[in-house]
Parts: sequence; C-alpha cells; structure tokens
Amino acid sequence: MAANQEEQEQEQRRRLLAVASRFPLPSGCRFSYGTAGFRADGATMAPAVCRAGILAALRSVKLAGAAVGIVITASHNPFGDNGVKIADPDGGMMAQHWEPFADALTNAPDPDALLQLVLQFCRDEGIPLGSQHTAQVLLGRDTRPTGAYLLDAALQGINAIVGACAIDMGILTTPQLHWMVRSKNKGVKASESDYFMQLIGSFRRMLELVPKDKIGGEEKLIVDGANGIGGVKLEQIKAELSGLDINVRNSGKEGEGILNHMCGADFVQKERVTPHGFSSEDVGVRCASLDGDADRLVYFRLPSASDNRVDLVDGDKILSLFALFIREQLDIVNNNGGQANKSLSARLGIVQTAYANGASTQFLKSLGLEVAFTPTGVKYLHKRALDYDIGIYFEANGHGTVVFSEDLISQLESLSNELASQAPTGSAQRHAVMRLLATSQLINQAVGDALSGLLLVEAILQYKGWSFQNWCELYSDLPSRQLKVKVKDRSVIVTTDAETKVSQPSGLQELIDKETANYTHGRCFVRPSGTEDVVRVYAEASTQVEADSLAKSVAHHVERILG
Ligand code: NG1
Ligand code: ZN
Repeated sequence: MAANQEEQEQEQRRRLLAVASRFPLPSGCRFSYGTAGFRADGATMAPAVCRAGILAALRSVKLAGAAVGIVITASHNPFGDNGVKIADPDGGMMAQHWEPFADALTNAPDPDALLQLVLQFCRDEGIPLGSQHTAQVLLGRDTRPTGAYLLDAALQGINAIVGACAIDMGILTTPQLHWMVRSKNKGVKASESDYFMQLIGSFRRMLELVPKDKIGGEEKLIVDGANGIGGVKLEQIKAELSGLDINVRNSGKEGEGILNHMCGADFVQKERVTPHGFSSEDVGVRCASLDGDADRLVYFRLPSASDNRVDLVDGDKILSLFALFIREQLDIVNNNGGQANKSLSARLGIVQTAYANGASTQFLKSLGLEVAFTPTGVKYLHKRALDYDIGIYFEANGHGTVVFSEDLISQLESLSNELASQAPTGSAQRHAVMRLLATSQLINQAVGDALSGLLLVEAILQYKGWSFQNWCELYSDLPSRQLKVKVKDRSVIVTTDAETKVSQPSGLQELIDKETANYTHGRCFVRPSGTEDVVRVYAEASTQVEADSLAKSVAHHVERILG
C-alpha cells in the first residue's frame, strides 16, 4: 500500500473516532430511519444528524461523487421536534437498501463500534474509503429553532469523511433542496433563483396556453403558510406571478404564530376546520394550506360564517384534477378531432396508498385510468410512479407529484417542433403538447412540492375555467375516520397487500373483516405508523357515524390483542 494511501486511511479512522466522541449517543436513545428519515425532539437529535452527515457523504462516495442531499426538518410536526432525511442524486429519497445501515450507524453505541461499522459497510459495498475520491453533500434546513445547531452537527459528520465537501444551501423548503440535488446531478442550473425562475416561467407559459374564452376566473387565493418556510418563499415570488392574486397568512413573520400550531396542511386535513388567522370574512374564497416544510398541499373553503368547518380538497382530489388534465391533453394530442397524424405512446398511471379515499379511486378508474397501490410513504409511491411514462401519485395528506419519463419528454419536444411547421392544423395538438411540456417544468419531479403543486392547480383551474365548487364536485368523499392506538410494541403488527391486510398477529384480520362486513361500503385497515409510536386505524363507510363506529370497534380489538 502506498504510504500516502495508508496515511489517508489513518486520517479517515481518526476523523470518524473524533466526530463520534464529540456526538455521543445518550444511553437509552434509539433511532429508526422511518417513513421520513430520523425524527425526534430537536434538542436530542445532534448525534443522529451528525451520523446522517457521515451516511450522506458515504452515499456520495459510493455514487462516484454525485451530489446527495440532507434536509433538516420535522415537516408538519411541532416546532420543538426536528428530523433529518437524505436525498439521493435523482432528488428522490435515499435508496431503501441503505436504511438498515442508517439505523445501525445511528445507534452505534460508542466511537469504536461506529468506526468498525463504517469500515465493514464500506468493504461490503465496495466504497473506496480513504483513497482518492470526492463526495458532495448539499444541505438545507427549515425555520425551526434547533435548525442551525443541527446543521452544524451534519457538517461535522460530512467533514468526517476524507474528501467530502459540504455545501450549505440555506433555509429552504424540503422540495427546493431535493430539486437542487436533482438539477445539480443533471448538470443544469441548480440555485434558488433558478428554481424560482423555472416555477414562474412555466406557470406563465401555462397561463399563455389558457383558451381565450376561459380567461377571467376566480383569481383570488389565500394561502396558509403554516408559519413555516413555504410562506416565506411564496411571499418572495408572488409579485411575479401575474394572473394570480395571492394573500399569504401564517407567513412565518414574527408575531404571526407558531410553526404548524393550529395551522398548516396537516391540521386542516385532519381537523377539517379553518387554520388560525382565518375568519368569517373569508367565506367562499379559495384557500390553500402548506405544511411547515412545504411538501404537502391541501385546498379548502369556508362555506359559511356560522362555524369554522371547511370543505376540504385533499391530495386525492388534487391528484384527480392533475389526472383529468393530463389525460385530456394526451387525448387532444392523439385524437384532435380525428385529424391526428402524429401520436404519442404514453402510459399514464396513478399511484395511491390505502389511505386514498375510496371515492377517488373509483373516480379515477371510471376515467379508464390504471391505479396502482403501494405501502404508505413517498419512497414507495415515487418509485412505483417511475414505472409509467407519466406517473401521478399523491397521499391523501397532500404529498405528491407527477413524474415524466425522459423518453416521453423527448417525444414531446420533437412533436412540438414538427407541429410548429403545420399550423394552423396542428395548433390544438401543439398547444396540448406545450401544456404537457410546461407541466413537466412546473411540477417538481424530484418530490412532492406544495409551491409547484399549487401553481399547477391554479393553472389547471384557469385552463378549465373552473371554480373551486366545480373542482369539489368531481366526486364526493366517502366519510372516513382515522384513529391512533397506543400499544406496547407496534412492530408486532405485520401487514401485506400494500398494508391493506394484517398477517400478524393471527386472528386480527378475521376480526377486522367481521366488523367491516357490518357496514355498507365499509373498508378498514390497520398498520403501525412509521413516524409515531402508534398503530393507525383507518375506516371508511357510507355515513360518518358508521365510519366512526367501524374505526372504534377495530381500535378496540387492536387494544385488546396488543395491550
Ligand atoms: P406514518 O406515520 O408512517 O403513517 C405519516 C403519513 C404518511 C407520510 C409520513 C411522512 C398518514 C396516514 N401517514 O406516516 O403518509 O406522509 O407521515 O411524513 O398520513
Ligand atoms: Zn412536510
């Protein structure tokens, strides 16, 4: 072994031991890389975040120095919590087969155990640790009070890997950081102003393609920013969004309120009431709500001044609007009143989880669309959506996006060029092609993005000349109820069939089936949460009273069997 290489390997060991002793794991502390990375009380997170820094740098070394991302946020959770998750070079979630190592690394009890784990893992994965290599990690964080302190822990973790370079991208929404990682690895411009320019430019193109007879709809929109980073960013770009009059509430400014407290997409979707900062003066106005890190989006409207209950448009209905629009554009391209001489072969697919309202699935299937199901968690949905030329996925809670295959984008680009020479015959077709291309630019294809999703919703409503009411009426949600059950050990529950059936403990599924059979349109499933220490129970039925009662009786069975 060359002397230089040996020195570097020694330096590598020294750095890992040093950083691990600076961030000891408190005894009794256990972290698990769940549905959304590591999450806990922000004050206890430094050891986990430092180790996530090591992990991200190793991931970049493994992938020949491609940029990897780290986001420090606890999303819709209370402001005292914090969390960390890793973005892979394509901007998606870290590959699942690294999660067991993420857990082992984070729970390594002492510096020597950590060093041995890293060395063994690098041998197994063929990671050239300590020799000539590069690694780059982009970091972003949200507005939480523990953010700066945890960012420092992450930087120390990254710098513990020889040759790794950390780039602090600042205070960002989660999807901005994912977008930057993806863009950087594609070799295109990846700064925050590039992100804003892409959103503003493609939104403008979408509005330019609105048929003249549709112009002049409901332009006013109130956005609940959850007192998080999404509100701050929206304030920065709203002046440039012509054709839309946005008023931001819970914008994160001093004195407006607390992050995610009585506001935000999670609050509105679960409680179905207006967030803090809204009043009877807002009756009838179209409103949207982001979560604390702006990767979830829901819409709502206050129908009456007599109470604060809202009409909710959740992720399922946002998905339905996107599916309807994209399907319509594909039909125009391929039919165009029978005159089409060029056609596109595009497989359009929808991906949902068991939490999707049954009425939405029925609606999508009635459009003749293919609907696939995956377990809960964006990592599963996103991966499945990539199987299609255009894959649309959403969770009911408002997290989702649209992904386009590279092949389809090149087909669209060449079709657009060909049709340009055939105007006016090809113009309807060409406009549809241009709308699809603008959609692929407007939507953040790395991950669910409340800001880009909101602009796509607004562009589609204007294109269709639809009011909020038209959108609500796409279908009526089946009444549903979600409950949480505290049990001794939630991992005792094992599920199959995209979490719709319980395989263990034995006998529980039979009890769920028996209860469900008592209700018309009854549907019920239970699963252990990936982010909270609870078992979740979900029930749907034809009335709210029945959905409540089904959820309650199944929750009793879970409590009785698991204690
Ligand atoms: P868990 O706690 O695994 O149910 C929740 C959400 C997920 C996802 C993650 C990540 C529900 C029922 N579950 O996961 O959809 O968003 O948090 O934040 O909403
Ligand atoms: Zn979030």
